[in-house]
Amino acid sequence: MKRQIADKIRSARTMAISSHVRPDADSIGSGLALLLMLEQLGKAPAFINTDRAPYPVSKLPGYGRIRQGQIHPQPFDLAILIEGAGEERTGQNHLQDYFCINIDHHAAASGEAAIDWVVPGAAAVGELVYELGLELGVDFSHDIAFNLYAAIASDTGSFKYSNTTPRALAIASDLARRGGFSPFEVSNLLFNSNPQEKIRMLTKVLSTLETGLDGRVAMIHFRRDFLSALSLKDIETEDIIAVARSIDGVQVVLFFKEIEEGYFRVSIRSRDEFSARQVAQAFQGGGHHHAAGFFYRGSLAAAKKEIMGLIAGQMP
Ligand SMILES: [Mn+2]
Repeated sequence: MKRQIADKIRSARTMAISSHVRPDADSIGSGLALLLMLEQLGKAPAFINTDRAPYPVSKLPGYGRIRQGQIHPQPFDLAILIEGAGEERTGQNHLQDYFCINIDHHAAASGEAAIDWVVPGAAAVGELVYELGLELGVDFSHDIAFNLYAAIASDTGSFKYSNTTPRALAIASDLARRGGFSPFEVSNLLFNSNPQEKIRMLTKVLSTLETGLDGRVAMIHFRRDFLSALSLKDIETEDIIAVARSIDGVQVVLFFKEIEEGYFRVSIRSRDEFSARQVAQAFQGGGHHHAAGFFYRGSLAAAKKEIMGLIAGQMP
């Protein structure tokens, strides 16, 4: 599959890269690395995204190169989608007008692109773009390697989550060596550069902690007005969820993020056999086995009751 993609890239000149909406460090880091690789090959790539990335993802090297908006109607020989087959995931219209390649590690992803390279065992898309870079024979510059390392470090929670594999560690090691940076530089950027307001927000979110089903489910929520006190418009919240998931005995975390009155994004994180994706799919969402999400319209109380009912039925 990666050879087929490499051939397609070699024979194309102009290409658009785009990632999913609400982009994270994996999709941005992988997309930026790909952008730099394609330039190195003498191609004319553009990275066009629907949404801006939250801090600190916006600090990745080359982030300023990303344009916000629609790929359509500009002509491109190829559109390379990072974790985003389809209009719904990318927020991009008229994708059917392009030859689309989707690179993803979400098991459920597939279907709409002409080439779907989906590897559910990969810890991050960063791993796949690394392999593609080897196939294309590019030189892993500092910025390419740094972005790919950040993609993998982020999706594995700094090499702590269940998706961390010997392979992910080996690739990360190779990237640090080739890029000539210290892994600590990436950790510092991604995990040790929280603005003070974020920690204040974290105390607010964690103060909403509730547990259910004998301590096996933890629920936290984020109210819109928590953000109004912040100077930052939006912020990475994955690490807040990780705190709730770290509680002994907790198998499922539900994080309710209020988008508007009576409308929430629900993020589900799980451990062991419990499938977060199965819960998300019941509400027309999707994701990975241990990390999934969906949107819910209704009150917070109704959401909790309905979702907890479903989880209770799924718990062994
Ligand atoms: Mn990812």
